[in-house]
Amino acid sequence: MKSILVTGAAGQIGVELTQALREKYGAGNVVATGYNRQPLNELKQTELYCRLDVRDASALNQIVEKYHCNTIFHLASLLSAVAEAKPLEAWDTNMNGLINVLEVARTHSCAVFFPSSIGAFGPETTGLNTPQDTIQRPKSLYGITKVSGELLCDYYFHRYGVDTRGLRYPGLISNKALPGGGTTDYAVDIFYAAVKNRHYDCFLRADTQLDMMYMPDAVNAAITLMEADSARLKHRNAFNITAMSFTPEQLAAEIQKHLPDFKISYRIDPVRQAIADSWPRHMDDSAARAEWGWEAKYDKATMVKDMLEQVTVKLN
Ligand code: AKB
Repeated sequence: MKSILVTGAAGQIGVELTQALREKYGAGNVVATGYNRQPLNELKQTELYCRLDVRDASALNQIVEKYHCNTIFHLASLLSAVAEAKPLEAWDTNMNGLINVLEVARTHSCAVFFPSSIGAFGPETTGLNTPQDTIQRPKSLYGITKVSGELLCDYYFHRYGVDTRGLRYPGLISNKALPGGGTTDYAVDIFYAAVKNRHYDCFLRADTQLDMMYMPDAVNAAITLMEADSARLKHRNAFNITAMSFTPEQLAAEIQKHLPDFKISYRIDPVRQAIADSWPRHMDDSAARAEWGWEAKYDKATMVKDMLEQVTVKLN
């Protein structure tokens, strides 16, 4: 029987992953925790929501002991743009949070899911069909914490046998909780602006191509990886996964198929543009497909249609 702890449960991935985990394993078996953000009502429905600063090892330990947790989905982290603005805080939260999770996992025999990112790559990496195993020299602080996180998770697996597993997520598009300060946030913001004002001022250049994924696929990937037969996993930390790859211009053109009067303009943020320019345009995710059966359900067209429907309902 799984008893799950989710950190960062009020965040962009956390809200939807927690709901999916509660549907799959039972609401009483999934403890949601968060720190900075107010949790959505759905998360507070049961008493299983706790405020937790992942940097507080003793508080984390108490929750794992109290609820007899055996699996941790560790999502709490500062995203790329915020991390550039607050590098020390990002290092503290992303690295000390992770080592606290790995330590509690080691002492209480928990499995750990850790989300890495396209941010774990840098400008020296091949940007098209980025291989699973390749050079990783990210230039953003966020990326440095992601590579270090991948290595630390590997270390805890090889040294202590902790069942660590991870994914390199591309930009994630969702409509429940907003992303909190990432470089790929434009691909979420654009839908709210399109539905509300029929206009979006994009902070990345028109031709900035990046890997992307719709949240239902991202949630499904995390759960499927954690359920996968451990003997088949050669690349535990972390697997490249992707679902689609597009530029702001191409995304706007897809939105215009539904909202013909929608217009996009560009006001470039140099910090986020530099980060985006250093990330892969399209990763090779064949290792994930071979080792645990990864397959995305949504492409650009089906994601855009669903996002516009969901955001329209939300804003009305
Ligand atoms: C970000 O933009 O920081 C994240 C990511 C791709 O890791 N969405």
